[in-house]
Amino acid sequence: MRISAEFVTSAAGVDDFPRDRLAEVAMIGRSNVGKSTLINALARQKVARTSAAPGKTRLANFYRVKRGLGPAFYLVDLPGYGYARGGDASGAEFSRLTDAYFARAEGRKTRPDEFRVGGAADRKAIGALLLIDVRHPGLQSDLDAWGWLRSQPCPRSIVGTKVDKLTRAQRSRHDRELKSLFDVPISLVSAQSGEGLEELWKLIAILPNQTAP
Ligand SMILES: Nc1nc2c(ncn2[C@@H]2O[C@H](COP(=O)(O)OP(=O)(O)OP(=O)(O)O)[C@@H](O)[C@H]2O)c(=O)[nH]1
Ligand SMILES: [Mg+2]
Repeated sequence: MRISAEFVTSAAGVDDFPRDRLAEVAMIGRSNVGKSTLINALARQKVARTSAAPGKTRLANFYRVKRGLGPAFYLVDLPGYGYARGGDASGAEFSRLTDAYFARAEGRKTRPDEFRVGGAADRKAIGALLLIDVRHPGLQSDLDAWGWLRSQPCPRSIVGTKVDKLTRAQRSRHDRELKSLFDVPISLVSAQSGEGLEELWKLIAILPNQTAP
């Protein structure tokens, strides 16, 4: 199936987020978990910048993608958590940008201090994918991120990355562990071998328009 993908914008805050009605699927996860690499694997081209050193993606990067006859939408690369550059306040920075990002999700109630986000008309369909490195199930930062995502009014799912790095034995053990830790099905993928990407595409196509659980 033909896939087109292009970088649209890097956003540091609300004012920079796209204001059109295209649905969005956001990648959220620890630094170095493979968010940018997964976007490139899904797009089958190198649109996102990746790095072996964590903390590469500091802004919310929007990529407009279209697959086959499906509608165009944005894949969004959010800054990774769990990596404080030079011990600065980058953790707080991450929360502010991510919170502002999800404030645009349909179904989120406007708080009095959120008037800048606009009224309900500005809200859009946003689905969230939490990426977890399958080699390290159950890290506290991932459990916390999932807890936080569950408090957001958007549909969400979990993707286990880098499955190519596990032996068969490790794979079934880690898969079991993930299932016991999280209350939703987890898609296992490898950006390197391509495993699981077709199934993930199918999930991504419907995710933003599902009702939040
Ligand atoms: N073997 C293997 N390596 C992967 C896979 N996905 C990502 N990597 C590697 O993991 C490292 C980090 O990948 P990135 O995509 O830059 O990670 P990120 O989540 O965007 O990181 P930040 O931008 O720091 O938040 C790179 O060296 C990738 O090559 C995978 O499926 N298999
Ligand atoms: Mg990145």
